[in-house]
Amino acid sequence: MSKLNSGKKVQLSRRNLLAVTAFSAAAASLVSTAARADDAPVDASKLPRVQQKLVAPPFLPEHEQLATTGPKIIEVTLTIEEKKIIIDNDGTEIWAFAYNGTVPGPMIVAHEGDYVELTLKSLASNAMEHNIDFHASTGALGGGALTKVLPGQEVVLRWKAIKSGVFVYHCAPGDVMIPYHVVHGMNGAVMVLPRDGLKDAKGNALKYDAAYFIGEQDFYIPRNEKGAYKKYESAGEDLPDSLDVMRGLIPTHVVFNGKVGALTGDKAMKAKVGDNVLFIHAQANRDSRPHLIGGHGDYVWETGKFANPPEVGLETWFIRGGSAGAALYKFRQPGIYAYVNHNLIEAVMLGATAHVKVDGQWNDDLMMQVTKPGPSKA
Ligand SMILES: [Cu+2]
Repeated sequence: MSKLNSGKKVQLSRRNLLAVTAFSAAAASLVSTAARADDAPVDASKLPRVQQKLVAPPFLPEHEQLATTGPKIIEVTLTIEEKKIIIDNDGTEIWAFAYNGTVPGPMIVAHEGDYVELTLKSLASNAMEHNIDFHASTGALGGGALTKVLPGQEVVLRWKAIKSGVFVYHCAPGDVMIPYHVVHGMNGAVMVLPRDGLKDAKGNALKYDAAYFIGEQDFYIPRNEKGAYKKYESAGEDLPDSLDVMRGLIPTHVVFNGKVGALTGDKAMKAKVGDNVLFIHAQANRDSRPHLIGGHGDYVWETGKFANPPEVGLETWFIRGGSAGAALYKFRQPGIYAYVNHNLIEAVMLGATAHVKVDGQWNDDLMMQVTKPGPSKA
């Protein structure tokens, strides 16, 4: 019995055990030639271990784009904190449920064939049960049943990254608590890179000079009788009011990285002309449609899965709720670019706008103002 399952021992009768053993032997002989290397069991105790220091979005932890070693175990820690955050410039509050204190939670980066070993801790000051469901993992509930933690507890989950791509993770403690926790910020993303890096449709290597993680979050903040957003004294107190707003399916806020303006102005993402920038966009609950105003998606893994060839030269791409996608763009002009959800009501009125500040030399060949605005000649 593995350490991960030790809390829930499966009772097998001797007859069942023999049947299982016989079936396993037969199955093993059938698949022995067809089994993919990345599905083959590995003695995890022999693998090297590395600790990945997770960082707050939009940044990614330090990582290699091409794996220079064999598979390893990547140790990460997520600490769950129920905390009050401000989500717009009017001081609107929500008691968020946050992995490592941020909305979204941090990006975890691995390579296909690596193992992610997560220590999930819940602060003793929390009030609720939480867990984590990794869309990148393989196994019932994405680890959700194996990671339930009460305040003051911690649990360790290990999963093998056998699918490459960008994937959402989120809390899923059961029933209405699943959407309630997700729309209180309890989600993040994992990037599983192919061991030999990203490729275009012809198999040519694609590299990025910078990568940013944009986690889009829909919030459903209850209002009082006067129409003002309500404030609450503690986490969970908004549950009945929140569920009422959530049932209407109309968010009050759609923001990037937890707050209106979290990635604009002096908090803009940065790049230089000539940089290839990878934008990873996750939405754990609701559809989105990223668009880079004045630029494109040179290579877009719209469904976020690197085994599929990227589309090229896209205008706007679609992120299905419950998924992450990735777009690679080489900046060819300097300036302030808006990166938006191109439902423009959501971008401008609900908050889903970010900025990319790009330094470099303007190229008149690509765009120029031929004459300045002046009186019409006709
Ligand atoms: Cu939770």
